Amino acid sequence: MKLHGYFRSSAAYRVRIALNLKGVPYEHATVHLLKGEHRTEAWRARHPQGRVPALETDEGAFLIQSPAILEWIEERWPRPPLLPEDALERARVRAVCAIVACDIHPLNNLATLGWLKERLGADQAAVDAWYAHWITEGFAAIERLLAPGPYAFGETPGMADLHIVPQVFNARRFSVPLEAFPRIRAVDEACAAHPAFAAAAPENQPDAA
Ligand SMILES: N[C@@H](CCC(=O)N[C@@H](CS)C(=O)NCC(=O)O)C(=O)O
Repeated sequence: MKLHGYFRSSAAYRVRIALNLKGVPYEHATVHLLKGEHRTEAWRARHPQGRVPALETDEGAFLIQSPAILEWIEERWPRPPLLPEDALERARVRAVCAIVACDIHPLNNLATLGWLKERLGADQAAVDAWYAHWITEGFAAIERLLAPGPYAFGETPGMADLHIVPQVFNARRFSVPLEAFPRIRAVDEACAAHPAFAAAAPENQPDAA
């Protein structure tokens, strides 16, 4: 199996953590975002949105969109589960995942920030303020939704954790203050000590700059 991604892509980071938690081996293939490799015709022929990640399965399927990839991983390798058994609990976990994947991340990815600068004339200070605003707003909600730890929803790591950790990485990278989010920071700290998360960290990827 081959994961097409980029070391700093938070959507690819989510998938790396999930595969590691499941103990599923995979090969890493770089699509270099800063070199624009995701915008080439060759890549778009495989991923029509021109984004990462994509997961190429051993059967030859080519999966895109991290939420779909994560659901497929969960269904293909049900153990250990990344979602709770109880349907209501699953909905609560998925709500936190959606805050990250649907409400924070799309507003802060490379294409969106580029549009702000190039089409709307925003300067770097304005872009940084935009970036921090959406993380802070989303994290404020997540902070109130987390269950007792050490992980986001209890004693084992799962879908919520693998969404939160890459988003915290992004926040730190752009110096977004996290003092107001002690529970999120505690989840991040617990995950950092877990080998599946450590192995997935951007700095431990073969294409890390
Ligand atoms: N919803 C998509 C988002 C994919 C996405 O936007 N990935 C970013 C990297 S984290 C990307 O490829 N950005 C390229 C760009 O914005 O031009 C997913 O979860 O897979």
